[in-house]
Parts: sequence; structure tokens; C-alpha cells
Amino acid sequence: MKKKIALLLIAAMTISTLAACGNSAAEAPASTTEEAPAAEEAAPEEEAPAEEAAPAEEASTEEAAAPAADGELIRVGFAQVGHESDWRAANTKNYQDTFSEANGYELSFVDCDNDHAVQIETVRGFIEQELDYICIAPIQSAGWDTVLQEAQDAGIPVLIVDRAVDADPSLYTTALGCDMIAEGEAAGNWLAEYLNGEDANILVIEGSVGASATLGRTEGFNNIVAQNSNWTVLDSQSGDFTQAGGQEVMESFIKSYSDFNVVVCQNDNEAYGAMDAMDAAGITYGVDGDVTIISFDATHDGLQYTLDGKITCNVECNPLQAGFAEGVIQKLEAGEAVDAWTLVEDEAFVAPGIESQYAVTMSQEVLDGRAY
Ligand code: GYE
Repeated sequence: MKKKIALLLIAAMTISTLAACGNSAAEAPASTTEEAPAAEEAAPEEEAPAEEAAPAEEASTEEAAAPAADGELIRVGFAQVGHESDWRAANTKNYQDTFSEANGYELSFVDCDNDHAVQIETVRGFIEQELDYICIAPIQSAGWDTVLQEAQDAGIPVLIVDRAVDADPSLYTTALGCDMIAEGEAAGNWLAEYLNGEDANILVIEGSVGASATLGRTEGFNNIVAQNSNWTVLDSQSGDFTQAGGQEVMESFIKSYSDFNVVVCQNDNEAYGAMDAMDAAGITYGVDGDVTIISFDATHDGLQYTLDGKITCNVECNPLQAGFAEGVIQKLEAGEAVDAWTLVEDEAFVAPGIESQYAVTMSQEVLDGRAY
């Protein structure tokens, strides 16, 4: 019980500190990494502290509240990253299903094709159209201050979703998503447990350059690398979160390195490409092979490979996040305060036959229960 109270306090302090010091949203998951479970635990019981509510209250303008009161559709813009991965496809579908006309919304969905400039202009277009709410899944974390200020000046609440931005949190209403640093650390902690002292020569296929998902997973994994003096990261290159990118990077790694036993792919699609490259080169991988593959996302197909023992560890990132965004919008419609940050929980999965304190052992039942 004592521990729980301490955790609640840490969570409240963390949120207040973030609000008070204007820490960047990109840093928010970092500073809550240790306390992440506490924040989860705290969420239902905790009344939003006053500081936390401030940006939301400012953003909750009369115009924003009007459409629902009139029985009109609530107009939501979503500047989506692109269509680079299975994770993204599941995330897009989830937003389209949630923000449907039947549910009372008119969704303006734009696929920004992984182009930061297009994404900024998309948000400007939403502001010009005077939409009621804007959701942004930021392609990269930098470069957001100006357009976020423009949205704020126009009185439109902004939800930063999935990935983080490094702008001052006072420039947007709320942020939600998975803790990418914690995901990287989970992968590293699992590897340390699995290798049990064995040397590791590691190749990393990173996600898109400048994306908080890439930065966080890299930082978290490197935190654990630093604790293992017999681990070496031989190389780390971007595969842009795509299957083609993963294959290309793995092919070039295979030309340059012969002595590796771990490949970390920062999403499932990259892992599929990396497996193709290793198949072509006659390199064996998985629980019975020479190379251990770690992946992120834990989509249905990714978990099938985990069940088959090809991807040994798969760290989840839950793409079904639209309900959290809708919850925030409904609170704002009701004139209620919203949390500055909502953590979307995730867990890790390991191939059958492996027991881990950090991950769930895969089974057909787990796979059958997978909605994405
Ligand atoms: O891991 C990857 C996607 O931002 C968490 O983006 C997301 C990442 C996800 O393209 O597959």
C-alpha cells in the first residue's frame, strides 16, 4: 500500500514537473520510464492536477464545444504519418472506424506519406478549414513550434498522437502514445536475460530518421547495451520502418559484417525484410538459428513469426489508440480537464519454450486474440 502511495506521488510530481518546467513531450516518456506503471496505476484514481489541466482548459473554447451541443458532426483532422507499415495500417483503420459519421464525427484524414513538409501544410489546411480538433501523428519530433502556435492562436485543440514532438507542451492540448524508451529497454533487458552472459555482436535496423519511435527505441536499447560490457553494436542504420528498407539495410550489413549474432529491427516490417535478406544469404535465425532477431510492434503477422520461433522477441506497440483520442475530445466537449499525457500500455512476447520475466510466452491462443 505504501509503495502504491509513493508511486502515485511520483506520478503526480512527474506530471506537475512536466507542466511546470515545460519539458518537451519527446522527453515526457523518458522521464516517466521508471514511473510508467505508476502513471498507469494513478490514472483512474487521480483527479487531473490544476497545472495539467491548464492547456486543455485554454483549448476548450466555446467554438470547440459548439458542434456537439448543436447535434452537428464534430470535425476532426488527422495528419497521419503515412502508410509505411502494418502497424500504421492498423492505426489508420482504427481512427477511421472510431471517428465515423455514425459516431458523430466528420474525419478529414490525410496520409502525409512520411513527408514532414506535407504534414506541416496539412495541419495549416486544417487550421484554415477551422476544424474543431486536430490530431497529429508526427513524422519527426522536431520542427513543430510555428504551426502549433498557429493552431493555438486559432483556438483549435491539438492532440499529439502515437509519436511525440519536442515542442513546448503548452503549445498543444495533450499527447498520447506508447513509451518508446521503455520499449527499447524492454528489448535490451530481455536480451540480457536470454543471453545470460554470452557475448552479443548486434546490428540495429532503425526506424525513420528523427521519429520519436526511432529515437526512443534506440535510446532505451542503448541504455541496456551500456550495462553489458560484452555487447557491441556493430552498426545501426535506418530502414525507414519499411520491409524494403529492412531488406536493403540487412543486405548491406551482410556484405560488411560476418560475425553478428543479434539483429534488432525497430518494427515488424523491417524484420520481414531482414529475414528475406538472411534467407537469401543462407544465414539461419530464430530460436534454432545462429542469429537472434528482436522486433517491435507485435502485429498479427509479427507475432506469427514469434510463434514460429523466427522472431525470438517482439516488443508490442499497440496501434489501437483512437479510443484514447476520442476520450480526450469527449472530455473537451464536456468542458472537462484532460491529462497532459496518456500512456498506451504495451507488453513483450517471446517464442514458445522461452520463459521471461519481461515477456509473455507466445501461444496460438495469444495470436488468435490479436486484433491487429
Ligand atoms: O512502430 C512503425 C510505424 O510510430 C509506433 O511507426 C509507430 C511506429 C511503428 O511505422 O511500424
